[in-house]
Amino acid sequence: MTDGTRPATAAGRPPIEAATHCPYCALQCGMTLREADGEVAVLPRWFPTNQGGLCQKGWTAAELLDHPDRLTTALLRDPASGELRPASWDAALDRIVTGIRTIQASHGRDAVAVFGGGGLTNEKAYALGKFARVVLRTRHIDYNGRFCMSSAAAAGMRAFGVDRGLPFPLADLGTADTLLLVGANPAETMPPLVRWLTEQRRRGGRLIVVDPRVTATARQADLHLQPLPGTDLAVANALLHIALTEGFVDHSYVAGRTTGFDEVRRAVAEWWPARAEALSGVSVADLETTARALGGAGRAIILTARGAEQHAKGVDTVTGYVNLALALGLPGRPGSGYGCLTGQGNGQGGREHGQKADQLPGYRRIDNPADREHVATVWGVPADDLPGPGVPAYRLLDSLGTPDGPKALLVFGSNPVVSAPRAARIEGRLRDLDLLVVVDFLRSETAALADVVLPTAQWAEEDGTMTNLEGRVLRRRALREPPPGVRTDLELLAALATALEQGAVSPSTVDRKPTIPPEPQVVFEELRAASAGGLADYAGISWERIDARAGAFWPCPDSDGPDTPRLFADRFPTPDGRARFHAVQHRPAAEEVCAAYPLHFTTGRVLAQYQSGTQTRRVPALRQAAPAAFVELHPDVADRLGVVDGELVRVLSRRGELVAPARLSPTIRPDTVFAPFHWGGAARANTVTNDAVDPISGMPEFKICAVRVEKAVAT
Ligand SMILES: Nc1nc2c(c(=O)[nH]1)N[C@H]1C(S)=C(S)[C@@H](COP(=O)(O)OP(=O)(O)OC[C@H]3O[C@@H](n4cnc5c(=O)[nH]c(N)nc54)[C@H](O)[C@@H]3O)O[C@H]1N2
Ligand SMILES: Nc1nc2c(c(=O)[nH]1)N[C@H]1C(S)=C(S)[C@@H](COP(=O)(O)OP(=O)(O)OC[C@H]3O[C@@H](n4cnc5c(=O)[nH]c(N)nc54)[C@H](O)[C@@H]3O)O[C@H]1N2
Ligand code: SF4
Ligand SMILES: [Mo]
Repeated sequence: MTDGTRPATAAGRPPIEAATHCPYCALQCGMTLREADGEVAVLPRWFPTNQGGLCQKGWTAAELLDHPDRLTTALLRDPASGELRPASWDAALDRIVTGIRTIQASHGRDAVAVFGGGGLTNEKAYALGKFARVVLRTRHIDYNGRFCMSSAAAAGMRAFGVDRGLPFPLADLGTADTLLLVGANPAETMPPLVRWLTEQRRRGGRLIVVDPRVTATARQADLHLQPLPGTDLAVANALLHIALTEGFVDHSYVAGRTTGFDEVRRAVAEWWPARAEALSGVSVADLETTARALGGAGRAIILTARGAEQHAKGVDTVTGYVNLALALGLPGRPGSGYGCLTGQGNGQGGREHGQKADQLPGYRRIDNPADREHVATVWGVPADDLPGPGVPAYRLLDSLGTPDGPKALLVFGSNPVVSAPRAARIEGRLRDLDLLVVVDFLRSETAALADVVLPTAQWAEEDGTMTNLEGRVLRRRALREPPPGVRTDLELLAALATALEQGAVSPSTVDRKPTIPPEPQVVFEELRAASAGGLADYAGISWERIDARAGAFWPCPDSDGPDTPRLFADRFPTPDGRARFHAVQHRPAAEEVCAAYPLHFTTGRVLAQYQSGTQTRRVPALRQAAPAAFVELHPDVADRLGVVDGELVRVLSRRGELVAPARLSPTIRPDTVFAPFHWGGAARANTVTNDAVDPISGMPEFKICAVRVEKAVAT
């Protein structure tokens, strides 16, 4: 509860330290936690990615450990008052187990669903997938990474046969002659990464940024392309068009290492630069400069992030940039390539171990008989008992509580009431459930709707592994025990599994090992076996190996063999060893502007807040730095509305509206408005966003919809 109970601390004892990593984003900056007299301090720690740097979120991350809002007891919704009330652990467990049994008995196994998160450690992500498939035996599990990485992941699989955010170490960015960032704002989303951009320019390299706003990152660029949101694919095709006409295509690489180029060549033939200019607003001259800078570079890197990916054509847009990279012969060439900047702390690992609806550990497929057989053997269950594929996150959330949809949902590590597209509708779906269980250490907006809330441990209270944006597996180390009465996610899953399996196991299996072991290192050993031979092969990675060096890059099949910092040097992990081109064409956004909704609305992040804000909105220094939501708009738009800086405006779409102060910016495109998505309530950006999704990845179109802006209060 929120009684401010402090855990037993080491008051009076000598300081203790743990060498660990930041709990937030995928850069996973190294940090040392030091506890002295009950106070926990963050000290920066050198790691190859952050080189001792931390952003403000990292510096203040320990402030939530003893925060008065910290949940330390289970909460149960009281049927009489409708309020969440503190309850005993046994009462909470009993409510969950009885609820699940009753719902599955009357509606079938798939009536219970699980929603995970890309912030969970590898061990937890693996255990959650196993819990869904083996204990609940439901096909319905998916996670918030669907809102984050799924378009780049699908494009990577399609082209390269593998999905690892960066197929090379981050330090390669510093040596690129040309670096193209498409829809990425790392100066705010991964500040210590900027040292590689600075290094790159110090060596004489060129930085080109593609973003509709003049961001902190764009300000550092040699060239900033400022397209209309949703037109990145037209830009990519025009860049390849120019590369072809100006002779930058590496024909021997295309012939020797790829398939499918002819179709792409035909497709981009019609993307003459003036056509892309008309659509995107990026001038022909800037397109030519960009194509020449990439084509003429010895080392060139193209990176995409959410700005290009969170669209209903996100997979094709990323494919457009992958095509460009392949045509220039970049992937596998030293210091060159295509990569995507993964977002969440374990966004990479979170998508490898089985939280995805269609996936089993080791990046195996749940619809592939050989993959099912391998994992079922490790799990000690018949392959036929494993459920089939479920549905992507938005479809899952949108089906909750409907006649054919799940009646119960267990949430671990996500706050969809704030972060899901068309959030008012999803909030309604969550309210329609018979049983909503949320496991969190804070009372998020989603936890506030739950029937049962289980308190869980925080990052500094548990061991485990995370896989950073480079595919480097690293160690999270516990500094201290969780507060009394609080269990780790693994302990919760283990207890739930035991309780649900009681009476359901046949006598011959009673003596077997627990389905979900509560100890992270035991889970990791099982994960290694389950991933062996898969695309994301961790078999050769032990905690000791990670500790002995600065982590280990997957694939790493043998304990005695090397890991893989760089992929694609000789071949691609496709059946014929070649990368695959796919012809892709620009298409309009799912919702186009019109007379009633004449402006483009796009969303994103600010430095001092993280995601749905559950954590960072509670940290005083971060709240001071970024106290509230805002609507960034051009002064010309503000003039038309009669709005001055700081005045409240209403942003309306066909789904709903948000109200927040206007922030005038002469640098944003006059046809586009922007809002961060870190806040709930009246300022919730996702009340406005569109729920159109990419047909391949299921990624929602967070980055573009049509809106009207009005002054919120009449004068
Ligand atoms: N401070 C902070 N850092 C974070 C996070 C956080 O919440 N806060 N979250 C982490 C996570 S999970 C993620 S996924 C990453 C995300 O990291 P980024 O992708 O860098 O972050 P975003 O702000 O979502 O989007 C990047 C940029 O895309 C631009 N954009 C919008 N629409 C378009 C478009 O159509 N085309 C192009 N080219 N650009 C467009 C926006 O103006 C924005 O500046 O950040 C991680 N780091
Ligand atoms: N409009 C718009 N919407 C977006 C985006 C956008 O750019 N625009 N970006 C999307 C992206 S990229 C992402 S990644 C999502 C993220 O959005 P969410 O999925 O909501 O992610 P978080 O806000 O990080 O939520 C994590 C929750 O889990 C809790 N938590 C943290 N660690 C743990 C743990 O180890 N165990 C448990 N049990 N709980 C934990 C936190 O307290 C918090 O309440 O938002 C998406 N939504
Ligand atoms: S950049 Fe990311 S990992 Fe590094 S300190 Fe900031 S939030 Fe933490
Ligand atoms: Mo993300």
